[in-house]
Amino acid sequence: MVLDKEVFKEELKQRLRENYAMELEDASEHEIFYALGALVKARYSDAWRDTWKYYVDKHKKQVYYFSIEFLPGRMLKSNLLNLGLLDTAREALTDLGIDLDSLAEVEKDMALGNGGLGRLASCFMDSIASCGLPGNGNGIRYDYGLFKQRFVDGYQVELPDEWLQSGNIWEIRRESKAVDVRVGGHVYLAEAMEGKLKPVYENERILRAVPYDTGMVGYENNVVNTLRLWSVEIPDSEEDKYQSIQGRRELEDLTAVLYPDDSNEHGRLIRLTQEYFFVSAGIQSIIRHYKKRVQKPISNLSEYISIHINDTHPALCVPEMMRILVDEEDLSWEQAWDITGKVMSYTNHTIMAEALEKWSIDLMKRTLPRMYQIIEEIDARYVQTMRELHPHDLVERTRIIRNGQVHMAHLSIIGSHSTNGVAKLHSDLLKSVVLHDFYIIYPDRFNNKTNGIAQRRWSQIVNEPMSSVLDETIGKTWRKDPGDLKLLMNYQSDQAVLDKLAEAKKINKQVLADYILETTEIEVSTDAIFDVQIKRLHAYKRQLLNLLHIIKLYQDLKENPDLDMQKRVFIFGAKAAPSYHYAKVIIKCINEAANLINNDSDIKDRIKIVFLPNYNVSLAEKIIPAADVSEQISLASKEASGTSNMKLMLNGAITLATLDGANVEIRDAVGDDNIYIFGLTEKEVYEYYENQEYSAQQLYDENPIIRRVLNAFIDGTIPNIVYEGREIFDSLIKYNDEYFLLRDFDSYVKAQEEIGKAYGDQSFWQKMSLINIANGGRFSSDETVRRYAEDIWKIEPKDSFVTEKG
Ligand code: Z15
Repeated sequence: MVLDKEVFKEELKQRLRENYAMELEDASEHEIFYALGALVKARYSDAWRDTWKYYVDKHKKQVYYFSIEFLPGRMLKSNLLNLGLLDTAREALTDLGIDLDSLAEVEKDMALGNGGLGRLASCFMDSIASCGLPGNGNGIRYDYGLFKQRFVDGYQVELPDEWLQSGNIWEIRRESKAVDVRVGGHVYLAEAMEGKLKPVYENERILRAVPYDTGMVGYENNVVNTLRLWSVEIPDSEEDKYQSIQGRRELEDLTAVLYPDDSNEHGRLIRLTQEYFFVSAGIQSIIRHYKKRVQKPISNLSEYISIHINDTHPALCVPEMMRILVDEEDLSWEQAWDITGKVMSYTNHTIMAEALEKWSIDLMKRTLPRMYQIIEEIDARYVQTMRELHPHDLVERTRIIRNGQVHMAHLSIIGSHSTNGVAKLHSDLLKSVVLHDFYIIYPDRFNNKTNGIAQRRWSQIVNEPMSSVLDETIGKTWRKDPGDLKLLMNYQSDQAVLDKLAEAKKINKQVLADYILETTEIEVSTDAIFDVQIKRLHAYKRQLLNLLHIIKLYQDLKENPDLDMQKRVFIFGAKAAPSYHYAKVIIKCINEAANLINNDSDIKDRIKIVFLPNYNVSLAEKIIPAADVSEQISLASKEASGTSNMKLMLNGAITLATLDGANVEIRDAVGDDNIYIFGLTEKEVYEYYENQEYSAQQLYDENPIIRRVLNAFIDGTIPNIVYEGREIFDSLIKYNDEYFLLRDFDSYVKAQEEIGKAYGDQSFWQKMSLINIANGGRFSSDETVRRYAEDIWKIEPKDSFVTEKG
């Protein structure tokens, strides 16, 4: 989109006058931000309408990506970039004495998700639009996003995230598209016309679902798709039922808050209602659109609509689609079942047992009586069909309703035509272990789709210094086609290029160092290795292993102050679920260790620990460009994929990893010499589970270094952790170290030593870094969504985009 700088300036001033009756000179940053946002939105509103019209007129099949989390972060710069306006806007604002980057900080981070799962959904939204694919998001508009994190005395404190307080410039409320959702009460079947059985509802509550739409702007292709988020309201017809304030509250609370659990489930009533609320609203609006605009027979639905179930939270898509087809569209069960299976597809994101959703029959019956009836029927028919084909045990293990619970993963697999994992290793484990029973029954449904990242955001937008070096070195085509980053491989021995990349990294480290000083008052040297672990706090991700190594280094230095060692800054960013006690204990211990080490005059600046509070998308954007080392140290088999691993490599960090999730594919991409791999393999982990020979006590008894490190938690070495230190110690020794930290400790220490040595040889390090950047293109979510589009959703890109690409 071409827009002259002068026109841009005039438009901005005009908007300020119209919206705020103000001249630029008198406007606050907030006001300027909102005027700019309105300007940007106006720039894509025609394309938004045209995109929608094009899909309808050309009878394009569309995918709807159902996800209980979306984590877009800030959208100003990414919208500007995708509209081709980033440079114009920057220059125009500079002329007006305004810095775009500080203006962008005014935008609240849209944090309607916890971590990887929600961020992946948003990377997909960007890529689906950028690839010109007809696809939309469907989710919940939480009034409060993920809590804000502070540390008080080293403990995590949670504060509400009032992200909507000063309005959301990007969304459009579409009251005319509201739908009703029924929950609670009783349902029975009664004879209706032609002897058919129809459900009759009694004492149910009706919720009004109001959609808020946000444009998902494609990269320089005039495509704008829709992210539709639903908010609950009380319908006029029900007003008299909600006389009491408490009754109102309860209802309005439904879309108030995001559950702050990541890879962990809490089977609470309001969560189940949330799940049904956005599923029912979404499917109703899809069907309404289909009947009104697509105007094809309902039996052809699967030729025009694809619905993706992102993890099991939207699994009710299956019974809700059945309800609409059978109860409302009068299809036979068989016909409805055939359509539903063709429309639905499902992604599994974890093998952690505690994350697999199950709901008690009792709760499901009380909350969603019609859903339960339909699930019962699906289950009964499944058992009937499969009994003839498979052994009794296998059928029993895979049925949906088992031991008084509804298994949402089973429902998702049985009710869809595709189940995929999110990295090669993860998908293989699904087939061979976790979902092996289903793999026997439905071998053709299983496939892999390795995760990816929105590379424009995670390179161009967040790392301008590096991007300029890339432009100068390999030209600009990588900005559109990240595969072209490969061209950088031609410069791996070109010291001038290596120096320029190192210079860019240094600039980014200085920016982060300034931020660290400002927020934590900790001074860090940019000569040090910036060693980064940023992800949710979870036992399986093993932030504690990282801490054990830091304490070892500290003790080494205390023993031998002359020790030859690279300076290091260990940077953490992590939120713990408020109810996850052990994770909070680890946060406290890291913070107290930081206090001890950062203030020990013997250590000076040789080790620093920086735990930055409130890790979120915007903070990730500051940390990632400045990272030297990327910590991906989960116990092999536990991390389904990981996505920060991809972002960090793309920004030239060297990965220090176990062979888990997508780390395996990163190693394949960069080669063994450009990554540091340590620890048990997934096979060895499973062997331990089988032979039950793991003894943490033995490792403690036999390994003096491990002993010295663990004792620091209980002998007062680390101050102020009397209870927490004991808990950590017991988790490792008394409860036998569930995630094998002590088993992997030695090889982790060795890998860290190697890293120290490698960093000492700067051109060696720079070359590794370059090779990581050069091979980062492989993990573009553009490529990932194209694979989903071709293999699973069967949707095609917009024609103009195809011709453009040749
Ligand atoms: C979540 O963020 C992930 C899995 C889950 O089951 C839930 Cl509930 C939340 C993460 C995985 O832990 C991570 O490995 C993966 O990269 C990410 O989903 C996206 O697939």
